[in-house]
Amino acid sequence: MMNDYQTWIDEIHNNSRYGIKGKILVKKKSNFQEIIILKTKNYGNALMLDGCWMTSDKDEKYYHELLVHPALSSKKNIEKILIIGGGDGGTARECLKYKGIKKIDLIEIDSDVIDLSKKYLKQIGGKVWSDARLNIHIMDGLKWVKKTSSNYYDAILIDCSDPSEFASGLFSLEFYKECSRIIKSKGIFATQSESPESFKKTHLKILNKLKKIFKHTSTAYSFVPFYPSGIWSWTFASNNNKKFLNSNYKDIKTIEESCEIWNQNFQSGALKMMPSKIMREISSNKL
Ligand code: SPD
Repeated sequence: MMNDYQTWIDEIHNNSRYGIKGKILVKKKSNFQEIIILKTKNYGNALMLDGCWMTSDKDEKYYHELLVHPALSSKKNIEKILIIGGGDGGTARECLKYKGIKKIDLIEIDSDVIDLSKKYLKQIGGKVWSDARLNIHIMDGLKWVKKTSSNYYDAILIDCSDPSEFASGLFSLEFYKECSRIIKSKGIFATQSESPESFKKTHLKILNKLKKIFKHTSTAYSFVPFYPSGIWSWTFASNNNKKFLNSNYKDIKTIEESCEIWNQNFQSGALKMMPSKIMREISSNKL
């Protein structure tokens, strides 16, 4: 009998291939990028944008929980959140676990990513798409932050793709400056900050730029099975004088119980995992 799950799809990065075998559900060119959704036996449905793996049903929690919880659990109360990217809904889903949230603005450049995620990655977005607190804006993230008033958001979460023609603005000094301006003085900023192994140069640039703009930064390292080299990073930043990144949210136990990967111990380990070579190169301060 014909086996449908026979197509290998690889992310090819630096002469290495990171691939999985499955059945192609979607392969299309949107206005911005090529979108592939692959149905796999071990990872559920997986999303690839312009040749790079973004997420899959079975490994997304390694990524989304590490982006959201170190940031949000550090605050007693968070009302207004900005998510840039995040068109699969996973980041918004994790945010909506916090009780005080009044509004999330999700800025995604490609409406096809949202439409296809609603249809094929249902378990990632869960119920977020019908939550009245979620406001979706289809536009470029850099344009959005430029037009936002100062001192507006309690948290800003950058859930973007790797730098590319249209995503590179989200890794610029100009973008980080705008984020620092529109975040409240005690607000917290978080971004996926690429891999210290397979995207080392980009990783170092992100960390050095954030250090220039924000008073405090900390980077967590963990793994995302689908991403090139497996090891990944998330960087948190604030302009608040107090040390952030300890859990202060009142109902933290409920958040821990709802997570598959994140807990307070996991977080404190992840924040101490900076590889020595990265520590050394950061101090040399290349932008
Ligand atoms: N190399 C992949 C980097 C992708 C980061 N964003 C993923 C989107 C998941 N919400």
